Amino acid sequence: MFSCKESFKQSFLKRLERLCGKSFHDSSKLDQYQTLSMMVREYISSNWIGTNEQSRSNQNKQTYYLSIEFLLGRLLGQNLLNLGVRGIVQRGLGELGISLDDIEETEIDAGLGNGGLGRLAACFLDSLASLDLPGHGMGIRYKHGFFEQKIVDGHQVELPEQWLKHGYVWEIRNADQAVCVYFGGEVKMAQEGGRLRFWNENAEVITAVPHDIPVIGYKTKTINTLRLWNAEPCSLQHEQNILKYKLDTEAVSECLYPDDTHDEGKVLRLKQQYFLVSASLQSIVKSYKKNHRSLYDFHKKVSIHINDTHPALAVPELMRILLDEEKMTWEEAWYITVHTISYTNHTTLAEALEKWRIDLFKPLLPRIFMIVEEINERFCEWLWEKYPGDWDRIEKLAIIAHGEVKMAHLAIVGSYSVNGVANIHSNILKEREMNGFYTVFPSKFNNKTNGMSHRRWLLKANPPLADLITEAIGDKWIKDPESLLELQPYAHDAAFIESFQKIKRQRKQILSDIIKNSTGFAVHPDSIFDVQVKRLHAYKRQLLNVIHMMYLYNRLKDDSAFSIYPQTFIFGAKASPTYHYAKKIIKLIHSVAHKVNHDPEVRHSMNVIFMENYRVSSAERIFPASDVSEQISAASKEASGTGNMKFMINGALTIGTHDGANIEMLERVGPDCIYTFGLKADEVLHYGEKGGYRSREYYQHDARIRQAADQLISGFFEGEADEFEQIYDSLLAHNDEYFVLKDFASYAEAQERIQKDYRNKRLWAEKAVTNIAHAGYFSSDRTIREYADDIWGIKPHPR
Ligand code: 26Q
Repeated sequence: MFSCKESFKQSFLKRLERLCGKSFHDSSKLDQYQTLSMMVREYISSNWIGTNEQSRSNQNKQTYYLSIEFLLGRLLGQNLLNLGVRGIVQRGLGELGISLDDIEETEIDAGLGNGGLGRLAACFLDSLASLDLPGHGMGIRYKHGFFEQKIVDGHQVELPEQWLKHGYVWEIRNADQAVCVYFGGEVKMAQEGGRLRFWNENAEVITAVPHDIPVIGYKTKTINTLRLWNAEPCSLQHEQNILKYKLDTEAVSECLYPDDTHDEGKVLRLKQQYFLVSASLQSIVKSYKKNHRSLYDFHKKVSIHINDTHPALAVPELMRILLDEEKMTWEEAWYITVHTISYTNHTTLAEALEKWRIDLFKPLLPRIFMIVEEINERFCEWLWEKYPGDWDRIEKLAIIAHGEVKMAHLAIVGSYSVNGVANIHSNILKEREMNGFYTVFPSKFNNKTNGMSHRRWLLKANPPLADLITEAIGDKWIKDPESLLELQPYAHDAAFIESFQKIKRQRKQILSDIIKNSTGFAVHPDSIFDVQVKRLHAYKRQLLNVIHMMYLYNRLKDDSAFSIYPQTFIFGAKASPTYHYAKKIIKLIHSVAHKVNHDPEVRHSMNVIFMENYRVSSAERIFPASDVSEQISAASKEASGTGNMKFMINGALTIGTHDGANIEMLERVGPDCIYTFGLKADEVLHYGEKGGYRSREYYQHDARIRQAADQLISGFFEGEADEFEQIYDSLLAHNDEYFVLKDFASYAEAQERIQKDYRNKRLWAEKAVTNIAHAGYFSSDRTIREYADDIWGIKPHPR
């Protein structure tokens, strides 16, 4: 049906009528989107079946990537590209008078994630399939993804997200493969055949129904699976209060939790975690048992990866299955568990390390709690033997302590591999945050620097740039991203540079049109597009950017000799609903935007734009249109960052701190092609531990800081007298936890370098092309190959 334009048109029209019961002329964009997507599903079905059959019959080792989040975004466009049929479809639809771009715009983003961690999982799926690796995702089919952001009078308002409102064409409900997940009740035990048998009575039972989404690799026959679990009632006949049971059950997969480390752990969140883990492990074990008589070699054929600690209950759950259902001894079960599970840490922020209070944990998961207790006791005994008398060490490393279960400790003890997501982050884990564990398990620790799918973030998001690159060096970079290095000589090729500049200008025009349509404000595409898009968090320091904009505004107003190359500051960010400080920063950005954009003396030199509801699909419009990428976290706080890489591959230059993967970007492009500034990680960590920083001194000695800080509380922003007091206090009364004031001068100086360099268009473009040439390393293909080789032990199986 996709072999040529004519047969495509015929199939499309026929299916549209059958599927929608309408003629083409009466059909809506949504009808057309659903028809086309169904055609893709049908087209790949035999390869999907084939991939599954191949793994069954060849008994290849399989990896399952357990993640509480998968931030997929839209699938139609990427799937058409990966299948190599986008051109045919585009031309065929064109002849019918419809635009493929418009149809793709109809798809609602699958936004089942908060940000970096969830999007990383989605990029990993693309790379696994594209590299013919047997790796599958398992997650939760939240009815509502991450909230939709509206801005009302400069304030963030959250609306429930509704991605399923038209149904979801990419999923297949496999009700026949549903499993039961048990909560609460009492654990019973009895002697049986010389061993203790455990079972649960009076538990609440929830059915987990898998919804499978095909993961289509780039120009390969491999189709992997993303399995998302939906929570549904079991059989209703035993329940007293049927309606309540139905609602309680469905609540488990109702909503994605926002990343809110300020919030107390909620029992429903723990329920979600166990729901994901128990359903996934049962299904993995079931499918393994179809081909194997016993589970003694399980770890040789299955690897289970946990994306942060959210699925860390995989450790006790696998133990439960092996002990209680497979009747193994503790030692047998433990050996298999620790050789099956591997774990990635995504943060060193102390407040983000997951802990669950025992009084919450134990009643919800009584048998799992018993197993965690046993793991903890055996681990502590082992420590005692290794370090007799060292109570301090045991207290620090114990899995259960002070009335809480520490999920990171459980994940480290119960796995064979622990990795961080950038070199600096992995080193901080080893030398600081997890040093106690590194001392006892040095060989478990390793680094896997993050990556992004260059096929989504360049090939799909920026087709003209992708075409230009292919014209220059051929198309092998699509399968082999590190061959982008061959672009380096083109940094000095006048024709190439000119084409690059033209494309960047076009993409800035497109984004300007989007901004005009959504905000009513016209920005100039010839200004520097300086962009900070990411979750709103104090450590990411959107505030540093804001204080700098306020300084520029003040200087433009006060100093008639001062001028700048026009610069448009673009923001996109969602704040967690209960993170009040972050919401104030959003309000502040809007207040500054209002001042700047309406001031006739300033608005031709600078503009400030906040893009509402930042998400995967808007990111695809933003990265290609960016000149400057803001990666300005307080050093040591951003584990890796992945947006930094998406900007880089689209030829934006980074202004960034010595943090996360920025450091590895600098190592590749050299100091002339990236604008680094600010404190180093060891300095930040040293101040954090030893003190010695006094933010007030920077306020007193730097008039630029003083003026901007005072404006936060002086009524400078009309009608909002005490709106920004909390921000002012964070900088001065609370001694500026993230060193915004300390790094200000260095940041302003880096911005001045940008101002100077941007005027030399040719040189700027050369630097941009150098960035693109070195971005191949940051493809998730490289990351996934490293995981496959060093951690999972899986091999490509092309069909
Ligand atoms: C925890 C408890 C309760 C509710 C939610 C959460 C929760 C949810 C999501 C905690 C954290 C997250 C997400 C974290 C995250 O995205 N971390 C980012 O991971 C990226 C991929 O490795 C890194 O590039 C970023 O540096 C890191 O911040």
